[in-house]
Amino acid sequence: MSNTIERTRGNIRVYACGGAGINLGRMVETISEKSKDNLNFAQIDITYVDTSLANAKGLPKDCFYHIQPSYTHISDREDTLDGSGQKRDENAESVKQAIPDLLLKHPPKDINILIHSGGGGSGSVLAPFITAQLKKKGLEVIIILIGSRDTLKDITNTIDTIKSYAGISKVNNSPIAIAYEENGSEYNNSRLSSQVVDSNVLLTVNSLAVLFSKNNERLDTKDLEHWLNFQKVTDYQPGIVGLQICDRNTAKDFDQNIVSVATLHSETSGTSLGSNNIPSYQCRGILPEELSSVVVDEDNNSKLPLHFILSDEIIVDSLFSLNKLSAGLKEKSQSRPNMVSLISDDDNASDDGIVL
Ligand SMILES: Nc1nc2c(ncn2[C@@H]2O[C@H](COP(=O)(O)OP(=O)(O)OP(=O)(O)O)[C@@H](O)[C@H]2O)c(=O)[nH]1
Ligand SMILES: [Mg+2]
Repeated sequence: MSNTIERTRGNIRVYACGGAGINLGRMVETISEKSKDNLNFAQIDITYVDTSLANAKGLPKDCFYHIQPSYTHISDREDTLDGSGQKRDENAESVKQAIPDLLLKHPPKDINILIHSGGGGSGSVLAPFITAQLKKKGLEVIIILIGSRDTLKDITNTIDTIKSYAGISKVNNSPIAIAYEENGSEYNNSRLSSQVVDSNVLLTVNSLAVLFSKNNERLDTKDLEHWLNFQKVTDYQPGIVGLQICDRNTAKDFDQNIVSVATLHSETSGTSLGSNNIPSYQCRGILPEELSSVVVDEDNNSKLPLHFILSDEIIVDSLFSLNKLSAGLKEKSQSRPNMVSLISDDDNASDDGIVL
C-alpha cells in the first residue's frame, strides 16, 4: 500500500437521452474507452434512456433504460412505448413516473451530464425531468443540448426545452449550466453541420472529464461547486447559463458577459482570459504535465490556459433568436388562407368519405 496521499478519481454519469442523446452517447463511449485507465480523466459511466428502441440496437441491456407506460388502472395498461414523434407531452407522464426507478438503477455520480436534442419529443422531456429530480437532491448537473431550426416543430420544442431548464432553475433556486450546440446554426457565415456539432459535444465531454478528474493540482471539489453555483460566491442570481470552453486563442474573442470561470493551466501559461472581460469568480487548477504537453496548436504553441466559461448571455441570445424565428414562421402560416375544401355537397360523398 502506498504511504503517500492520493486523491480518489472523479466520476461522471452521462445520461444519454432520446435519439440524438443515444447517438452521441455511443460516440462518448468510444472516446472514454481510450481513457478508462487514465487517472487524468474522470471515470465515465453512460446510461442510455429513451421511450423507444429505435436508436438502441446493439446497446448492452444493463446500460439502456426503456421508459415503460404509466397507468393507474390495470385495464389502461399499454404494452410498450415506441417514441414520442416530436410531441413533448406524448409520454411526459410515463417519463415523470419512471425517473425514481431510473435513478435507483443508474445512480447519479459526482457530476451528471445530460446529452439530448431539443427538437425531438423524448430526450427533450426525459433530460429536464431527470434534471429536476437531481436538482431537488442538490446534485451537480451539466446539460449538453442540441438545438435545431430545421422545422417550426424543432424550433418550438427547443424553445420549450430551454424554458423548462429556466423553470427548474427557478423552482430550485439553483443555476443550470447548458452547453448549447445547434445543428445548422450560423457560424462564420457557414452552417454548422451535425458532424461538427457532434465533435463539439465530444470535445466538451472530454474536457469536462479532465476538469472533474480530481487530479488537477490546487483545484478541489468546493472550487468546482462554486463555479457551477456562482450565486454562493458572487452577486449573480441563479438562472440558466451557457457553458463555453475556450482555449488561450479563442478566449481573446469571447465578448459576452462572464459570470464564472474554471481555468486549467500549466505552471507557465498563466490564468488570464486575455480580455477586459473580468469574471466575478474564477477557480484554477494545474493540468497534469502529461496533458499540458498535448494541448498545443499547429505551431506547437501551448493553447493553455483552458477556460470553462459560464455566461448569462449565450443561452439567452440563442433563445431570443429562436423566438424571433418561430414568431415569423407562425405569422406566415397563420396568414395563409384556410385550406380550400376540395369536396362540395354536390359530390355526394358516402359516410366513409368516398366519392363514387
Ligand atoms: N448533432 C446531432 N443531432 C442529431 C442526432 N440525431 C438526431 N439529431 C437531431 O435531433 C433532433 C431529433 O431529435 P431526436 O433526439 O431524434 O428525438 P427524440 O428525443 O428521440 O424524440 P422523439 O423521436 O420525437 O420521440 C433533430 O433536430 C436531429 O437533427 C445526432 O446524432 N447528432
Ligand atoms: Mg426518438
